[in-house]
Amino acid sequence: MQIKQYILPSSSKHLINNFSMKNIIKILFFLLIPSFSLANEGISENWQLSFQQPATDLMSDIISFHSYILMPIITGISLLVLGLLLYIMFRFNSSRNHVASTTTHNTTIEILWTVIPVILLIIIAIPSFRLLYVSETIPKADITIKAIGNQWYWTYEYPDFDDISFDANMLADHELSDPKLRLLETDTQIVVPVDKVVKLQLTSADVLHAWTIPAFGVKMDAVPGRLNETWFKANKEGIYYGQCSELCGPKHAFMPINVKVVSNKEFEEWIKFAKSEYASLEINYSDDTFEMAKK
Ligand SMILES: [Cu+2]
Repeated sequence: MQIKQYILPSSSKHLINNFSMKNIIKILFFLLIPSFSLANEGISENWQLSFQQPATDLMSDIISFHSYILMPIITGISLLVLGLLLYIMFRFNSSRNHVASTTTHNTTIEILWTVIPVILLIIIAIPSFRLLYVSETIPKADITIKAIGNQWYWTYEYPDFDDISFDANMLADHELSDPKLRLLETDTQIVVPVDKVVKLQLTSADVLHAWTIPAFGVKMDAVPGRLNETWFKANKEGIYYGQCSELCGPKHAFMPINVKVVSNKEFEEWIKFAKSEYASLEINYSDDTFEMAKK
């Protein structure tokens, strides 16, 4: 019963209103040109297909891999199979081909249909393994951020800077300012400098969560009792949005992720602000405290 309150207002009406000829043409266009770049950065837009604008070199490479290797191969195979099927249906139907062939083997064709797929798989595997390697190999980090998943918000820690630590909770609809990015805005943002390697350590305080920023090409599970590591190096200033991507309970959809990429100078200013706002208090234990603890 509790869950009812979390059900979102129906968006079906909105969908139908949007289903205009313009959008259909847009979708066809996206299908034809999968790497078509979008105007918005750090966020998806209505009727979007394909990826968000990349903000890291890794994500640019992932998009190139998808658009220039995977899509042409998939499209080619689909068209070839469709063409063969149509040709067979036309050329070898019973009215045109009264006596069926009894051929069962053709060595040339058998070699071809084994070797060609193997070559295609190798063409796919080489850049794919390279991307996996790059995403898994963390370069020397300029700053480290620890993200802890909670039901249902994220806690961030900057261990390099006096243990700055803060929670990021989603903003409710009435708290949003323009542009209203529903289910995406948080009260505090992670701030990182542009062109710097950020090592991200991930864990969870309760259940599985996943930290994702699509524009960075980063997605990593936050697992209780385990520390996962990933990294990103944003090459464009801006605000980038993501959402928890592991079903983690009834408010799974309400723990978005905001990353603000700023210049080095702005980052230093933010660190000064954050130290006074979020850093841990220095506690001086007097001897009395320890004496009391002993008793
Ligand atoms: Cu979650």
